[in-house]
Amino acid sequence: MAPDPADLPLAPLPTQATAADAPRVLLVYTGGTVGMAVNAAGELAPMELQRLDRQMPELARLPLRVSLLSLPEPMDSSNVAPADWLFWARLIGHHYADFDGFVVLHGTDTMAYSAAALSYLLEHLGKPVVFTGAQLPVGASRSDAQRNLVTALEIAAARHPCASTVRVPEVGVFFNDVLIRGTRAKKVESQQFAAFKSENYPPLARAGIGLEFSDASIRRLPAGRLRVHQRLETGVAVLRLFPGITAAVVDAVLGVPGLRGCVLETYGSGNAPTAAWFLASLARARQRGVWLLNVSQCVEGRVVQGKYQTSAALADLGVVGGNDITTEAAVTKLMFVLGLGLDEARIRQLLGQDLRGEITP
Ligand code: ASN
Repeated sequence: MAPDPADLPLAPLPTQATAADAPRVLLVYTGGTVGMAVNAAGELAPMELQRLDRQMPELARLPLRVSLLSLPEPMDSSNVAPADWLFWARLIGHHYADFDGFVVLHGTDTMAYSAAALSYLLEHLGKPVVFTGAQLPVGASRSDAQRNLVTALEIAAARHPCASTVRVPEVGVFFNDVLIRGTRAKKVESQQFAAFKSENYPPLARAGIGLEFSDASIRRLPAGRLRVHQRLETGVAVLRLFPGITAAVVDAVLGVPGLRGCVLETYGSGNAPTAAWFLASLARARQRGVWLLNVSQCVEGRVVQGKYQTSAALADLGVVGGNDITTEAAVTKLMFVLGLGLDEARIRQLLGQDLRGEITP
């Protein structure tokens, strides 16, 4: 069972923040390669983050007040599940008033899913929540942890130089000098440091000698009270099409008991086979109330249902066009929208509409 956020201790890290009004950042350590070490079997495995201030002396030079909150069981992000997202959202909600920004140290493998999930769960977010991690453990001599974490903390504390308002009131992924919107991030590399790509949207900031924010790309919503959502529908699936996919495979996925929604990963601009057996399988799922969200396998471009003959039938069956959404954002959007307990018309409306900057309207 998840602990109560109030029971998890915060450890202040020694920094150079002397001013009483120095920005305060909460650093939440969930796991990932950044804190891993080789175990007895020779595998990289999650560890407690021992004395981060000793491993990263550069933290002491930051003019910020940083508190570290380590989760009791750090994990490889391949083990992250919706219950973790709900807990992290509660955690940020619990500490929201006491910090100017949040950094979540997380494994890279599912970081894009987690950033998208938190984007949906934290409605009316007015402060930065920056996910970061590393491709090499913080203790490794060539680790990218230092570079990623120091700048992520600076972004979480950043304010407009003139207006002194929050610079990035969004969930983002900061990695290898690029800040990406949480609902647009995709892991594209497992061997290089440039592990993430911003799909169908410009980066929100770039770090070079200076930190350059693309203010025009950053979402700025009318102020509202943070709402921490606590329901996600887990009866979802992803069905990726390929030439030769059989009726048995399609029926098996769409026939999963309790299935409420499925991301259909289609070709090109949202195209799929027109074979009668395929369309009949989709129709049966729709009749059982399963929501289908059409997402392209292409990493750039968008779904335009009806552009080709091979996508026209999908629209007729009530498949929702996902526009230029990523699969990561589509899966978590289905979980979020279907968890809201809304009627059919409202679900269709929300699935097709931009909620957290995940699609280009
Ligand atoms: N397997 C690791 C994780 O996602 C990969 C990483 O963090 N670079 O936890």
